[in-house]
Amino acid sequence: MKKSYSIINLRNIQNEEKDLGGLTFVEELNDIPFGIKRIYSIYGTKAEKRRGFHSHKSNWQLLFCPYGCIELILDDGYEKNVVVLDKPYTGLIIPPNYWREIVWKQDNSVLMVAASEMYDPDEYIRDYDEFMTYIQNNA
Ligand code: T46
Repeated sequence: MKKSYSIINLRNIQNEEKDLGGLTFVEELNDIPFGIKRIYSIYGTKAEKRRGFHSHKSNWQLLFCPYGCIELILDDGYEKNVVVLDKPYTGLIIPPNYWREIVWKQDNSVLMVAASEMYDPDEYIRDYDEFMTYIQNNA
């Protein structure tokens, strides 16, 4: 059965009384449905810049935006949906086989990603026609 993306509230502890801000955390398998092999961040990106334009064959990911505002355009080959990450405690879980376009809505927004797999360029599909063929043959 096809897995869908999901939006989750990361566990979040606020300490407003002492004006110390918040703390979010994630535990593999407890909060997200995969183990974490890799973490990376994307930073220093200007507003309206776009990244992504690929899908993954096997990699699951948790994305969140600890600072700023980032839009994800997710395409499963049948429909497109837009998810906005604008709170440090909003997480987006993306299973394999989603074409994604990532739009920076605010200068220097930070994207944090926890991934289920080590980096493997062969696990990416970076051509949209190839993605559509892959979806039709593997759905
Ligand atoms: C994704 C979005 C959200 C590595 O060498 N190791 C790594 O772990 C990663 C993630 C990237 N790279 C290299 C590959 C490229 O030469 O870093 C360069 C930039 O990667 P890319 O063009 O894939 O960056 P984005 O922002 O388009 O995509 C990245 C992730 O690759 C991708 O998995 O979902 O962030």
